[in-house]
Amino acid sequence: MDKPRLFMLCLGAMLLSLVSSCGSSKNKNTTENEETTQASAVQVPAFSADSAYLYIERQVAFGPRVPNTDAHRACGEYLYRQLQAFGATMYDQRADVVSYDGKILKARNIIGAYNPEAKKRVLLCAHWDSRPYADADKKEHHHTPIDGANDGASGVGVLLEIARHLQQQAPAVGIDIVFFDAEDYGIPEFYDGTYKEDTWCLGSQYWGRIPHVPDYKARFGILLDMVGGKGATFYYEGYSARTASHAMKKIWDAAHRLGHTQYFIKEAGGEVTDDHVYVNRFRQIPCVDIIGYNPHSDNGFHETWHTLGDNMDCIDRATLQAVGETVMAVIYNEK
Ligand code: AHN
Ligand code: ZN
Repeated sequence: MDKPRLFMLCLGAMLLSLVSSCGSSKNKNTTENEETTQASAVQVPAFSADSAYLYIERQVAFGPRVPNTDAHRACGEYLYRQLQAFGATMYDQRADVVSYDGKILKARNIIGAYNPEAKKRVLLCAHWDSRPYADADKKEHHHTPIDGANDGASGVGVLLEIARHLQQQAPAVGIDIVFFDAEDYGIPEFYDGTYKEDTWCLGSQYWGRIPHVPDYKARFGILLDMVGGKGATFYYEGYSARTASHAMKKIWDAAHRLGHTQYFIKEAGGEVTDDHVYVNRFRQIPCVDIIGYNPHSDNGFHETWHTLGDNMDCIDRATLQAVGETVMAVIYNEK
């Protein structure tokens, strides 16, 4: 097209838009009112389940992320660099923690802060290690480490996808993403030594006592645990319901507004000792555990829980989508 004709076309378009905007001026008040009400509904970026799935695959490809192994160290490096590449201010928290059987585990909590100056903050967390034992599987597999595609990697995958959006569009509040280590090294059923309390969640226990910044505070936290299982359901987890009911209601309401009613069930589920307990106990931050819970199974969890079946085959993008969209809606609507 030659230049003069293109110019005339543009001029025509400009005139048309001018006419149409003049024409609507008699409705100015209603238009403004509509704008005011719409202004309160922020644009939430579109969560991509494909992207989250890829981040899960990458973690699982290292092999089981059992503390003190090469796969664990390599995956820790990947997670630190990925969160850094998504523009977060990074904190690398190394910790020697002691396992139920007296081993020193070289743990690493990986933390990325968005808008670190903001006073109003929301904490998002998941554990990145995987269990050294398939102790809910057949006996011959009890000492085999698991991929932990769902138990571990799924929560981290969803949070990495959220981090990608946080870099592109900042919400009104500051966000801290914490990948806790050594959550899943808890005392196994087959152990015949003396029973010990608090053997799970060693990374979050350490962080709770010594946070990445002194006196760290957040309005509330959201923990993602086993958020990728096919046909997963999320019930009101007991400890969260007692200590973080306000945030919990906000999350389940957001999920229902988005239509994810078959995933987010507004009924009481079991109570779980998970990282959110220590976030609340040591930092007094109400923290909600969005955890795959199955009321019809013996152990209360997904059929692949602590079995060799917890691999990429049990991950469903639709579940990741429901959880990712919901968490994004909550944080982008926080004022
Ligand atoms: C216990 O089984 C004691 N707590 C569940 C926390 C957990 C394990 N989440 C994932 N793996
Ligand atoms: Zn586990």
